[in-house]
Amino acid sequence: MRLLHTADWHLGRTIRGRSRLPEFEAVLAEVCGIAVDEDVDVFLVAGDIWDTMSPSPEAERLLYGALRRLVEARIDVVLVAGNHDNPKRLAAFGSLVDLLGVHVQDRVKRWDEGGTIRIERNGETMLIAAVPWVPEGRALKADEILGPEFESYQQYAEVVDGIYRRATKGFQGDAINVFAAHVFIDDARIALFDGSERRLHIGQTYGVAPAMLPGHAQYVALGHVHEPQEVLGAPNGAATYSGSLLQLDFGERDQQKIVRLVDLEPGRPGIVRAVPLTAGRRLGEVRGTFEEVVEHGSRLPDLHLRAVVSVPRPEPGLAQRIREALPNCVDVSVTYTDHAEEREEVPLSMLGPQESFTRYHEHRHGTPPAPEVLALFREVLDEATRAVEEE
Ligand SMILES: [Mn+2]
Repeated sequence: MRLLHTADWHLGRTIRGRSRLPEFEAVLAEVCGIAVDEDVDVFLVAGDIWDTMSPSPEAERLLYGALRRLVEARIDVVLVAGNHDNPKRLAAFGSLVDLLGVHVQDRVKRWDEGGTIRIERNGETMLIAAVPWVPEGRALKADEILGPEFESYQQYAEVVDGIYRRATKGFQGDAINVFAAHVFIDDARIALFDGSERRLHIGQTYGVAPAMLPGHAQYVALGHVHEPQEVLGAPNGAATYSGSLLQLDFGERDQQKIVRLVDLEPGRPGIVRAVPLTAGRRLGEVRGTFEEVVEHGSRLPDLHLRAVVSVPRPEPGLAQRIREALPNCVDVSVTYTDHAEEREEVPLSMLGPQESFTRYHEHRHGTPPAPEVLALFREVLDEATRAVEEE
């Protein structure tokens, strides 16, 4: 049987307030097209289907449109709840679409009471043990959450390990056994906002160790981390994050988004292949002076851009001018090249309001306020002082 693994759709997500609905529509069309062309049997979304607990009607329509196409092609669909999904909303919708071969795993269920999804095709059986995101508030008691952080992370990992062990009890030797979960796995690569990467560890967040993934699954389909990656050290040898469909924030700007196709038969690790996605706009960053940013940015009209502009000192209206010159710029940040010289520390209590403001401005922006800003400050200060005197 052939499985398509995707995750972290975050349907309805915007970029700095701008809609990405047409991009989601395009990438879902691409992914469903891959599923149909590749004759996929099972289409699995490993959590974070919608971006919010109360998705907009447009975001709902995106999901239903994709499901319609898959159901028409007689592909079984498995939707697993992530931390962004509203389990009750998924359950309500799942109670109906169950009839169409859309299997919704909204919450943790016993393996023999809906925890194991069974899909039969041409005499073969796939058993999917699907475990949604386990919220720390459900896994731990209040006093455990309030204890030392390291201990609560440790306890969370132990609880989830226990859940995973019991979740796979329905696996059978003569079936294709797949494990799906929305979870953070120790040592996963996380993109940082500036485009760099780091590896996150379970001593720093709620997650589990790779060794806690089931060794007797032919494939482990994970969601939660947006960069596609294999999980090293997983006992079954085929465990991956598919990553998101679109570059969702600027830290992801260098990531090639994919879906995974997995060919499965009983008793052996799945054969996994990544299919790169091309739909949706990429994200990019341009840096330099105002002129450099505009010049460079205007050559990248198809990207959602973030501009990092360096100027000597704050310039009112700068961000506005950049947005006017680059309509696809969604994010402007400014760095200052003039830095106030270091000076001796005077306690705040000894400074007057204007001097405090000047110090604050220097601290925050690296330069003293421009004369017009200072004049405005004095005006506001006068007004405030008068108001106090009149009271
Ligand atoms: Mn997530």
